[in-house]
Amino acid sequence: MFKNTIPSAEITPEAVYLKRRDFMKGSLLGLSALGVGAGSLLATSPALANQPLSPLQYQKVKALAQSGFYTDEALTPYDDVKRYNNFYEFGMDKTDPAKYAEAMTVDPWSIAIEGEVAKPASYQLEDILSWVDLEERIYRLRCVEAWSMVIPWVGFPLAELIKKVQPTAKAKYIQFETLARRSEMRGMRSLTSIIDWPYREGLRMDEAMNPLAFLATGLYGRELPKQNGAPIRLVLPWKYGFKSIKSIVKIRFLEKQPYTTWQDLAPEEYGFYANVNPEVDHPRWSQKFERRLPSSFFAPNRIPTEMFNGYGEQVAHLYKNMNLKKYY
Ligand SMILES: Nc1nc2c(c(=O)[nH]1)N[C@H]1C(S)=C(S)[C@@H](COP(=O)(O)O)O[C@H]1N2
Ligand SMILES: [Mo]
Repeated sequence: MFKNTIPSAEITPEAVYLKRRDFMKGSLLGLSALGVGAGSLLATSPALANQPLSPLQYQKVKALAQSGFYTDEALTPYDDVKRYNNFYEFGMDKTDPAKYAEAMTVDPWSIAIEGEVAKPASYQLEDILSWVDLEERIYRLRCVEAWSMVIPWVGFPLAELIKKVQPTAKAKYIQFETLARRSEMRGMRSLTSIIDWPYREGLRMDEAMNPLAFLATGLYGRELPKQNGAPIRLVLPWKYGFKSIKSIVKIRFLEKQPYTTWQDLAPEEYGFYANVNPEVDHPRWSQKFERRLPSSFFAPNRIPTEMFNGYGEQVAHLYKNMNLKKYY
């Protein structure tokens, strides 16, 4: 249904490009290295075209804005998106993922689908990508640490994958797991790491089916950098960033609310829902404001945080009768 709001013909060039496995195999390519494909990509991607949009493209942008799939806020520069990361498998510092994630092998890649589902199996990433059309989404990302970015992702709705594998009537929740490969993940070998690997996250099924819930395979019209969760990661723009789990290798359908990494580590600080909420402070800091990157000491770029990170129109109904101070 929402698929019709995306003029897929316009994004076909980049979709085809990013689906090609040999493209995904290569190391991170600079824009100039994209060659012929980049010309059409530049012409159709509002994220990459630093020029006024044509009337036709403006229609597209307006349609997307209403759905929450697009924002015209200033994009966080590509360099910041790939140099300032949280990916604890590679270390605790913001710069560790960019330094060390290159060691992760992302080809071949498969995702195991398990639990309350008609078609449990291990699927090659290529198979999954052959079921879907890729599209661009420009989303705000708000970390629980009170910084935020605006990122142009490439990917497809999580709902499309879920429909394809057919969860049973018993499936009320969904759990995701990140790759846990000690030999390639420096942070996992660290003696100071307190995480019970693999990193896990979860959603209620109706949250997972919401059109905003997105599986990203790229950003800025290019393949996903490893430090951002290559080759496939979740993006949930109305929730704190830690819910947007990276480098997914397992998806499990469950009757009961699943174990999630941060709730297990500090349940009084990080809840299962983790919806962005300026009214519920973290026990150690306020959530009323955020630093929008790029930000510096002299230009902090401090802005107020919005309920559901500004996506209330799309998701507030999911939490209608819930006390969000209790279910944070
Ligand atoms: N597997 C895994 N996924 C993860 C994390 C992590 O440490 N490991 N960090 C989360 C947090 S706290 C945030 S804010 C986002 C950051 O995504 P980005 O680095 O692409 O901006 O990834 C989330 N996904
Ligand atoms: Mo985060």
